[in-house]
Amino acid sequence: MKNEIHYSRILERLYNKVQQIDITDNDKIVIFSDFHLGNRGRKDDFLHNSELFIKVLREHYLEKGYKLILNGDIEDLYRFDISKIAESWSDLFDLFNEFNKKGNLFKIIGNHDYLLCKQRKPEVNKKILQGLKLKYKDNDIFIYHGHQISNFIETFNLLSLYLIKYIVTPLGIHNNTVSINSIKKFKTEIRAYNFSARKKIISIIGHTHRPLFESMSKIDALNMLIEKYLRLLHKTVNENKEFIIHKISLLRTEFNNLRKNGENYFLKKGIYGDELLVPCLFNSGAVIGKRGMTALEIKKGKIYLVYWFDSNKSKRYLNYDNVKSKQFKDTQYYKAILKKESLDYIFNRIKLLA
Ligand SMILES: [Mn+2]
Repeated sequence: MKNEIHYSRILERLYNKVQQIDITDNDKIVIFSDFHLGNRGRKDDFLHNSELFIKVLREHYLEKGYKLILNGDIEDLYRFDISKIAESWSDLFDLFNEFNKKGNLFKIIGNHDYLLCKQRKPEVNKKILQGLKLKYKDNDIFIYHGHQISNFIETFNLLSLYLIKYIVTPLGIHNNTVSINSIKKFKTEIRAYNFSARKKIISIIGHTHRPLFESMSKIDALNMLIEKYLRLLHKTVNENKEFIIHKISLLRTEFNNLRKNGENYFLKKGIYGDELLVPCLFNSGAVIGKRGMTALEIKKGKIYLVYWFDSNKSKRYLNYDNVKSKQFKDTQYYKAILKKESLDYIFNRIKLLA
């Protein structure tokens, strides 16, 4: 309990000191996090999605005048030097600079790039932020990476930075300091959630690599969808019954697969437990990923969870229920809208439920 007070104080201080910008329905905003940029070699986490990311950032988000919010862990300074990273990804840094020149870049610090506090280079890191507040009408959207409220001993421990850099990496042991286990992820999420619900604001984090929308992960959303189909089945009398039963069985398989992979979190207790779930916590997921990358977008008074993917690597979301996928120009890349909701509606629910 003492610990929890400590973390909520950390968030209170952060919340009070970060820069605030006013946004309107005319602003377009995209939030990405967790790139882990390296040396463009085999051990560079960003490499898989780099072509997709750079193309989409230049030809979609930059062209359409989006504000770009990079919510931490952009450079992986645990394993690589900033000079090496900047040199290896100069094309990407040039692109960040294009946003910067228009005043449309907001780069927030994480734990993997924490040393940027001291060495502010290249150009885009000159004014690195601890977090950011977007003021929408009378409401706050609080954006920060999330390591501030995670108690991994390695987060700021220089000895472990040294270990990761010189011992773990050369041995080829995978560096998974963030995605350690679901309990730790859950603790970070629940702290962010509690603060956000108490403040009656929307909070957007990264760090855990797990996308969240309205405080729900994919497994929570599946859970609700199964409930919905069960209710529908109960009311259905005709031949549609078979169809619904089939749907439920597909969703069950997906649900069980997620559980098997350790995606069994506790936030869903909010839905089925004795407390109402407040839709106040969001997470942009990560840019590193095997087949694609997730992001949050805010535009015209709505918030979206989107998934960009390469159809040569995965066709999953091409024919996925309730998900619209759109081809990007004439490329093999697609954008799927996983979730979408109006900000006014979300803030109303936060205020009534929290
Ligand atoms: Mn992190």
